Amino acid sequence: MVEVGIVASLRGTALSCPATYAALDAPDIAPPRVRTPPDRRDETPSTTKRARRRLSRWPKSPTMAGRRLPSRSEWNVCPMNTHISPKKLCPYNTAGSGHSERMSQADGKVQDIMIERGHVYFHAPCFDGVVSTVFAVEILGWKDPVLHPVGYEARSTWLEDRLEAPTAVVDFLFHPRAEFWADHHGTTYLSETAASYHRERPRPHWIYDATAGSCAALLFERFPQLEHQELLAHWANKIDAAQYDSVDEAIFGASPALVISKGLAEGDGYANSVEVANRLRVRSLESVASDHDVRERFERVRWRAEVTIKEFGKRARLEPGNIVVADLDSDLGSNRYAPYVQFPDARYSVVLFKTSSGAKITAMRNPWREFRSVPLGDIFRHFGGGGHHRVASLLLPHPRVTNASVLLSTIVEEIRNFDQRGVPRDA
Ligand SMILES: [Mn+2]
Repeated sequence: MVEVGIVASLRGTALSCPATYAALDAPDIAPPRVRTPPDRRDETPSTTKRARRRLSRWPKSPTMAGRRLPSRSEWNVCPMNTHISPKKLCPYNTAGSGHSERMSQADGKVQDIMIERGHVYFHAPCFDGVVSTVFAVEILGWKDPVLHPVGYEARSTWLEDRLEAPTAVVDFLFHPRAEFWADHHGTTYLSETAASYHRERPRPHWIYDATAGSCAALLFERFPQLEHQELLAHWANKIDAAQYDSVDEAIFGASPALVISKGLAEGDGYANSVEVANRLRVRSLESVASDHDVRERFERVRWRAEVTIKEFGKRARLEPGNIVVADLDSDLGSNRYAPYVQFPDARYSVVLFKTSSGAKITAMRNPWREFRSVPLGDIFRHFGGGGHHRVASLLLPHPRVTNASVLLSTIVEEIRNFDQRGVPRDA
């Protein structure tokens, strides 16, 4: 059956979101931006002292900000989890006009309230975050949702942050006060307390699978009502898990989903993400991809990719150990796939390029070859950088730029050593 094949292809190793890749490639790390759309900025509750005090009791108190968490028995009758229970028991999907949710008030009385508007916190700028938002809104039946783009700079205050209720969090860090949460990142729990909180109080609407290629695929598999969204799920997964068929598709691909996703971080990535999510709720991928602003952002990214590739042609060389090394003179950033246009069989690429605040070295293992990668993130951490197993980077502020090319050779040597002997040089 076609469906089975698609579901199977939607699974895969959870790589990091391409937004993280984009940040590694970008000339500079974007400054933190407001976490809510501009029109709601004034309404954003800051974490007041009282709220902080109240939240500091977490997780001992079962009451959070006056709100009792639904017990497991109240939730596990929901068809969103079991697929078989009667629809009328679903707190999000009761019959009638609109939707109701069983909420506990401070006085302990449970009452049904009509829900048209909920708050979705989603990872941005990230195509998987956008598609997961579209899916969550559809699952929850929210007619007029408020979308809150969030990035990892929110990490330091996330667990204390008062999210607006009712809350859905998708493709992002676990939050104990979210009624609905779905994620696939291995780093989703900000603390051991948060992880054990989830373990000890699992809820049907907390959906987590670190082996899923994308959050969108996870939701697609879990909720049969998303069956008609197969195309969106397929692309979100392909992009988030970086499962491109070829280097050509990765760099020059211009399918509607790629047109949208590649331009997402251009300019105000948060505003773009909210805009695109709202459009994708009511329009097709193809239609949104042909919007003027979406097209324009994509063209800018494509132009930069072309410049980078030309630059690579002049400056990249294949070094022993099958490692592409490039010392770029461009301040247009880099493109992580560019080395493999010229050297499709290389094992790794290590690239040095300028940024506004200095320089950056990024490394990646060839995603189109089958082999066991050296732990690039660990190697880079040793030099003051970081990253994931298969992709890593190191930021060099101005004082360190002077010895950037020395550092470049040292890192290349380290990767070569590790790759050939399976051990670091000094281990
Ligand atoms: Mn994701």
